[in-house]
Amino acid sequence: MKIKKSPVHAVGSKSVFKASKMATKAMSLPKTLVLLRKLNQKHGMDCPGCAWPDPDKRSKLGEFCENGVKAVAEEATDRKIGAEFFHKHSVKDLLDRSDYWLGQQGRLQQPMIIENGDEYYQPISWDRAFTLIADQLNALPSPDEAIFYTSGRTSNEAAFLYQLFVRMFGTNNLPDCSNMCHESSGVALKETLGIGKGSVTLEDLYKAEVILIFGQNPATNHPRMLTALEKAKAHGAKIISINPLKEVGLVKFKNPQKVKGWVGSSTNISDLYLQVRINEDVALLKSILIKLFDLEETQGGIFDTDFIRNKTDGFEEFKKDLLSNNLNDLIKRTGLAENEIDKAVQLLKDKNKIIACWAMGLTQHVNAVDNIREVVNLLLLKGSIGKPGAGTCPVRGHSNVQGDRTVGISERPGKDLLDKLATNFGFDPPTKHGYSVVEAIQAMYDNKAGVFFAMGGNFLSASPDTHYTTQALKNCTLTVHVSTKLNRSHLVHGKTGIILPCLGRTDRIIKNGKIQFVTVENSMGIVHSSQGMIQNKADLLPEPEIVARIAHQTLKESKLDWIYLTDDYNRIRDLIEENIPGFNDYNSRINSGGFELPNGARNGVFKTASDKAIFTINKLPDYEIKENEYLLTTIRSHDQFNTTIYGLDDRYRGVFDGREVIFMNGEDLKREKLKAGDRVDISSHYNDTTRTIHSYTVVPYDLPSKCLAMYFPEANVLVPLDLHARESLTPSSKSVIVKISKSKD
Ligand SMILES: Nc1nc2c(c(=O)[nH]1)N[C@H]1C(S)=C(S)[C@@H](COP(=O)(O)OP(=O)(O)OC[C@H]3O[C@@H](n4cnc5c(=O)[nH]c(N)nc54)[C@H](O)[C@@H]3O)O[C@H]1N2
Ligand SMILES: Nc1nc2c(c(=O)[nH]1)N[C@H]1C(S)=C(S)[C@@H](COP(=O)(O)OP(=O)(O)OC[C@H]3O[C@@H](n4cnc5c(=O)[nH]c(N)nc54)[C@H](O)[C@@H]3O)O[C@H]1N2
Ligand code: SF4
Ligand SMILES: [Mo]
Repeated sequence: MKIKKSPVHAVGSKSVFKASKMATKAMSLPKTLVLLRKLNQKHGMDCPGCAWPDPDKRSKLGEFCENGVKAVAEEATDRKIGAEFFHKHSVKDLLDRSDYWLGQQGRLQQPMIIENGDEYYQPISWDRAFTLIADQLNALPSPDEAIFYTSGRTSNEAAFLYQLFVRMFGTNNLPDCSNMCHESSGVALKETLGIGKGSVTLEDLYKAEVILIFGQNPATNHPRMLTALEKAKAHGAKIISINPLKEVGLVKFKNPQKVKGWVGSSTNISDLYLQVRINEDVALLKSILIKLFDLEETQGGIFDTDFIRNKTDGFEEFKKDLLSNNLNDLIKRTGLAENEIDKAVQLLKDKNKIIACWAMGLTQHVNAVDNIREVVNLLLLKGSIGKPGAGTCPVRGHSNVQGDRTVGISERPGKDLLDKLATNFGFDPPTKHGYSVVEAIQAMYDNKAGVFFAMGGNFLSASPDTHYTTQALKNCTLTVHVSTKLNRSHLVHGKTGIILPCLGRTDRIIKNGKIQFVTVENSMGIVHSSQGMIQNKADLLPEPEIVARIAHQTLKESKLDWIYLTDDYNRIRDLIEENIPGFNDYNSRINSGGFELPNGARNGVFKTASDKAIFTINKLPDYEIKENEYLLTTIRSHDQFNTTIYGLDDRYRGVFDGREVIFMNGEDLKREKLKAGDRVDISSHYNDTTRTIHSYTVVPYDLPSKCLAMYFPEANVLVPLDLHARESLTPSSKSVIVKISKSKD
């Protein structure tokens, strides 16, 4: 492994070079060109990477980023793993391989099964697999003993059919990756603004005066956001980044879609960079708010008093609570100097077109919902919501995670959805809440659930508490994964384990000789089509068809003709139109280029109980970090998509050819008598259980004292299952108290 200095800017020509190298290593040149020409173009193929929206005017140089190309190459790779591969490698052998190695082996080719204590996966026919799954589901004492997970790449069409099947089967056990991701945003925004999604569009970013970026690393995770930020800056926006780690991409950016980005200078992204301590965002926000209240008192005109009076509830209680805090104590918690906070106050005080962007740095803490509600408090004081250039921007992860939720994937469905399904399909949908991810793991561990079915994703590696989750999955009688690529979840199976290989975003779907497209919703609520380009000759099925055939086989009494529906995806979209608000004229509007879903908060309409936006009183984290303890956050490297490892470099952070690292502040290193390259063991201790991982290489990094960072998913072993956000149950994978000690080897 090599540790180098971080580069001075992100992206630029190097990223184009890296992307081309990665693509041509995995695929032939003609295939690469076919795919990239259509990537993110109108009526083209939606990027299987993140959920960042496409601009109206698409760049002629290609509307994608380095990591989009990696996502495409990972899926459309020419490498294949069929029966022979599984004959050669036992599950035990595969378990010893790294996630990177597993992913590199290629695309799954045919359905596989492992049962009766076998050590090897064997081929199984689709028909037999569907019969077996249906039989096992129908043999359960209660439908609530089955769990149906969804990851966020699933299309609207597949997701709608899936939730319909699961509810007809009789349960709301529909946990999804969102539970581990932006659930905290959904909970906080629904409560305060009446909609669990962000309010801004790309156009708003270009009109904003100030953009706050909390807990997000766009150069890696939403690279085209940097292009939007560059444009926002050209239009006069000031950018404040709030992040414990100095992330290169938030400092300087070279746009590869402009000649200047290849040969010229870079754009400074952040006007102010606040390296707050891990999980002290509430303390920082409260400090800023108290200072703004001070200015409002002394000079006036800081807050939008009309907006507060006419459009909000709870102001007086909020103000009383806020001002009861001791400002100096708050500032001390943040780890920042007071003059840095004053700079933020100066940038914000006279502005009312403010956008707050955030991602996992805010959502994955015990007090995650408080974090986001406190962000909303700031926007409400400034009247910065429901008007151009202002509002909320939770930046979503998976390319259709937002769409899956919109069309009904939820363990806590609203009454409106259930009533619609009851009326339109003539059955009694279950009303009892289902399990979220954390609750599902607990239920399997406690033998309260016996069948685990995953529509995509890598449940084991993505979930917290890896060893505990391993046991939970092993307790099942049946585990089924609909997947494109081999991953660790396939290797930790129930008594019977099945892999159902599916077509992905890059593959062409043809039904009865007609090409089908699917639809997705991006992070800003725009729905559009996606059509794959590759004619995949392996024995794969599209996700909607897998759902339909399992439903057909399981629900013998169902009057719905599931197979007819998947013969033409327009029919599925017609059903979505009938059942989900905002999809009127779905097929015709999709054909004419896509549409924006209704969004109350975007227009200043707040669908809360009082029809007003709500000020809230939010808690500071209430743990104490002792002398010999640290707070650990878990992050993504530049060469991964969640649990899919594209490569072993994290070039913006100067780490090459290795992932088993721990980022540490220089002062802490000195105090611990450690130096760069030393190896340490890391342990977390919660509720009488100690979890430890061994031999991670120390990398000095620019982050605050007492804060540590490691890569996910390796660090998930350290995240206790019961350490999760209070209201949203999102695992607290961005703040885990740990101890470190020098490794003995
Ligand atoms: N290439 C690539 N793209 C991706 C993904 C990927 O893995 N690879 N994953 C996709 C998914 S599903 C998601 S959800 C998104 C994730 O996108 P991000 O949220 O950007 O991903 P993380 O690496 O988890 O980064 C979180 C950021 O929060 C900061 N942070 C950590 N703790 C704190 C804290 O306490 N406070 C503050 N203010 N900041 C903190 C970290 O330093 C880091 O910069 O990206 C999506 N896009
Ligand atoms: N410690 C820690 N843990 C975390 C996080 C963190 O920041 N820190 N982040 C959390 C977040 S934000 C998320 S979203 C979750 C991610 O959790 P998941 O969504 O469960 O995980 P992924 O790694 O995205 O899933 C990758 C797998 O999806 C399958 N796949 C890919 N494309 C398709 C497709 O088109 N169809 C189907 N059926 N399968 C497909 C492939 O087989 C691949 O192996 O992880 C969470 N876990
Ligand atoms: S920003 Fe996200 S959606 Fe756009 S090309 Fe990159 S990975 Fe794909
Ligand atoms: Mo995510």
